Order: sequence, then structure tokens, then C-alpha cells
Amino acid sequence: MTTAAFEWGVAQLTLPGEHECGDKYVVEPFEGGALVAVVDALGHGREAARVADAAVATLVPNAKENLDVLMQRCHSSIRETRGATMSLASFDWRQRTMTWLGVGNVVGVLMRNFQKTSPRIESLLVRAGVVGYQLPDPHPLVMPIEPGDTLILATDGVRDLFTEILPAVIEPQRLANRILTTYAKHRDDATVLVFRCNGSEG
Ligand SMILES: [Mn+2]
Repeated sequence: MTTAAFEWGVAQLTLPGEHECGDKYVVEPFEGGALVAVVDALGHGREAARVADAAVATLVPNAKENLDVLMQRCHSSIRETRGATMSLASFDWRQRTMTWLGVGNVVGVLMRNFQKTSPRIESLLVRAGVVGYQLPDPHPLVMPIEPGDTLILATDGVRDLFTEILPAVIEPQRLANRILTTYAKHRDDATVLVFRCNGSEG
């Protein structure tokens, strides 16, 4: 999907034998920015899907909120469940920033615009914990972004070696497909979300 401000794509695989995927994602634009998130509920199947849905239902209507607030609200809304790992990114087009917060093992990689010099690929720090069970002190990180910068989020059903095929200057949906095809582990649900900034709301 493409808008003036961004372009994105997602590729997912459900664990064979299961009817529902326990990985869920959010791309929710709001005035001046967008929230991007990937949630991986522990385990798989229908029960995992319900937990991930509950987190998404908390994120979407509150997309403009600060990430520490969002993480705390998700923690409350899925308490007493198996819990989830999740990574959140909030883009601010005017400030040209991305704020990042990850708890658990949803990997985040920021691939810098190809015109720029190294480092082109930055791995985003995630904090140990399980949302809904054990939430670490959330310390969102704010980083500057440029048009063309690309965020990649991947759950642990994807081998994190995928950075070896980056940077690839292809449209986000094709990059998501390529990463999933090459790096899916096939023993868990797997999700790759690719989100590229275009820089303005037009
Ligand atoms: Mn997983």
C-alpha cells in the first residue's frame, strides 16, 4: 500500500496445521504521523490469535499515544493471558523522527536511505520481557529519519539473518515477500512488515 507519507507491505505465514496466525500487525496513520507495530503472542493457534487481537485492539484507537503509554495499556489489556512480545514504532512526519520501543523478540531493523553513508542498517534494541506478564521499564528511543528510510519488523518465526540480503532497493511488499520466502523457520508463525517513509503527508 502507498500513501503520500509512506509505503508498506507485509508477508505472513501461519504455522502449518493451525488455522489462525498468532502474529498480528498494525499500520495506523494519524494526523502528522503513523503507528507501526508487530505483535507475537506466545505460542500459536487460536488462543494466541485472540491475545494478539486484544493488543491490536488497544493499539489502533490509541495510535497517537506515546509508546510507553501504549505499551503499558497493552500490558493491562492482555494481563492474565499467555502474553506477547511486541515492537512499536511511531513516526512523526513534521519532526522527522521515529520513536521506537520493543519488548521481547520482535526484531526491528532500520535500513537507511540508500543515498546516505554507513551505517545503513541499524538493529533496534529490544528489552527483555513479556507484555501482559513481565513488562520492563519502557524507555522509548527517538531517532531522526529521512525520506527513503525503511523499517523492517520481523517475528521470531523469521531467522534474523535476513539482514544479509539488505539493503535491497525494491518496493516494500516485494522485500517482505523475499525475506519471508528465504528466512521463514516454518516452526512458528512468521511475519515480516516493511515500512518505508516517503517523507511528507503531501
Ligand atoms: Mn513467535
